[in-house]
Amino acid sequence: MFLRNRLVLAGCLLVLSFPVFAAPAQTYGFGTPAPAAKATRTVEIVMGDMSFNPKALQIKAGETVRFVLINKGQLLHEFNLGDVAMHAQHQAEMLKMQQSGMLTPTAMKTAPMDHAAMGHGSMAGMDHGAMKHDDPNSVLVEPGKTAELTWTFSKAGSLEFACNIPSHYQAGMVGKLTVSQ
Ligand SMILES: [Cu+2]
Repeated sequence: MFLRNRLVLAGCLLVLSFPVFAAPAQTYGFGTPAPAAKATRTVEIVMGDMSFNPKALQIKAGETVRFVLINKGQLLHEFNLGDVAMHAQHQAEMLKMQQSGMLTPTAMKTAPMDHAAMGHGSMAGMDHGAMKHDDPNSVLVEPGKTAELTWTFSKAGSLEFACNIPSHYQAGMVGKLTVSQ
């Protein structure tokens, strides 16, 4: 309750703070997003239609890596950092986006702002929030485009970088990301 009150106060002061309500900060056990300027290493990954090159990466715990994602394919692709379970969960979310018409083979459409689901004045916003592709551990790259994602890996572990667009992971768009001590 105390936190909620503080957020409401912040909302009054900042006016533009609506996203605070819509998207509570998400935390990840394996690290945190970081600004590109903090990167200690840059890794280029070429995305093709159903491939990543390179297919495996070795990273040391504590490194901040700037990933540069170059989509040379004809389709929209995703670069998502996580473990196997996280990718499975995100694949289910992306399937819903595809079924709703938000996700096309070449683009992710943003939900129209005047959609009834926005629920003006409502702080619930759960349905709308769930149908928005804005996770900090993920970036979508349209065909022919380049995008970036910078991440600080906090501890050793076995992760994967993956494209969770329906059927892409299963078709081979997944790579091993080993974080060593
Ligand atoms: Cu893909």
